[in-house]
Amino acid sequence: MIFNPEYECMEPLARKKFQLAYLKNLAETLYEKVPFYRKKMDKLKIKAGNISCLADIEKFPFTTKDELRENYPFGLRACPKDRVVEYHMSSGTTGKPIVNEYTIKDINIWRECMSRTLSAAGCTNEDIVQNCYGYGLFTGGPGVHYGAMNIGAKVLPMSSGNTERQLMVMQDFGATMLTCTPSYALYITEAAAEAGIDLKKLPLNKGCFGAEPWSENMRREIEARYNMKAYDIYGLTEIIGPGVSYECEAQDGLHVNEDFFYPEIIDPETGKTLPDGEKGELVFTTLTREGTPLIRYRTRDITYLMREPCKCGRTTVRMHRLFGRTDDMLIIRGVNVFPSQIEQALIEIEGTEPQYLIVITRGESHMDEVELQVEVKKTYFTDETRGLEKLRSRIETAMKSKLQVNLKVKLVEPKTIERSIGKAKRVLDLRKI
Ligand code: DLL
Repeated sequence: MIFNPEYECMEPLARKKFQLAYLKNLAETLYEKVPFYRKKMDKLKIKAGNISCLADIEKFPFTTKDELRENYPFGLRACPKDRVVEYHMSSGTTGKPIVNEYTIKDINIWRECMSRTLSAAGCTNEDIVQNCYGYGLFTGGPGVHYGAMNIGAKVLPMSSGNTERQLMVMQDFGATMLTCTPSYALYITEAAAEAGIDLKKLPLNKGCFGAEPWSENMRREIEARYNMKAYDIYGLTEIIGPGVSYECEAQDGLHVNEDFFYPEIIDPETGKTLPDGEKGELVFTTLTREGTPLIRYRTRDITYLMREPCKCGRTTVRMHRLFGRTDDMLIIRGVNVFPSQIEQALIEIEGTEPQYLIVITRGESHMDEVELQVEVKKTYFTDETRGLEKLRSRIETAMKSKLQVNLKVKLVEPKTIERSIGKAKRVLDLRKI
């Protein structure tokens, strides 16, 4: 189902006109309202009036995650404070997290994007959507909620976790659509099998899965175990949350909501714009945002753009499902984690050496398991074991509070972790996705 044919199937040239007008407007707003951007533009002698075609966007410098962090919490706001109605936040690296501020207009944009996304997966006002993305500062839960309600579907705002209860509700309410991370979708199937529930017999027939990397293999597994159609959905907190792009029934790339978010692909090394079809780093400009609009934001996600017509009739540019990232960000159970965050937390704990290894696996349960191996000062190993146990639990607690992820800590003797002569290898990712 196409939620908004007027925009989703618009003649590409007509869309370009819109995008250009929005871009000019955005450049003016950023110059007038956000001192951070004004300084940047002045330094490079760029004026909003210099934009005469979409390619002129290349005159603008990129915006990076570090810059967002440096402006925490409200340094990039482009509207009066009293117009902000909602905040979201994503985990940062060692420093501050990243904040996105939304006005009512921004929420409406998000609602529209998520309505298109869920409709493309077949959601209608007859559906009961079991939404197991986290609610809170994470964008997953609220994003799906806004879109599903707008379509007129019934939402079960479950949030993540408590799988027994998820299964009970799924059966008793007759959920027809599931939204969660792909790994949690598979985890639910394991719990269902243990409880003797045959998911294939339930009315669930479709789902939108994203927020973490997944593969065609995982898609096939999910589709088979639930007897449903599984769609990929992409987004990031900095831009709006989920709904930046979405799959249609053709499942041949994700349609970008490009009337709101203008995509570019760049060479991550040189910053040069790459032609369609070439793999590189995805960059987004939020054309119509009011709260925290961004120009040329480097997502660090790797993909390429496709402009050939799609069988579904939508004319928006598509992005290939993600190939990976250009940085070392890990996504563990849907939570973004940087190895440097772990390092920072360890430095603050007396008794540890600055040597560690993060081992990530995805076992039978399909949930990510993380073992953090940490070298401990020699004296701890000559001490009684109670000292070691205390230290282990202190590290686990610190990690949980810093990262919002449970890690299993294994303390090892000094010089156990393999040293490398080049860049230290901190992560052993054994997940077969
Ligand atoms: O994960 C927003 C979201 C919620 C997307 C629910 C889809 C569904 P962040 O926590 O800011 O936002 O993480 C954004 O997650 O830059 C990607 O690296 C990764 N990511 C998101 N969707 C996908 C996907 C949400 N479909 C970061 N496939 C992004 C692979 C994804 N990676």
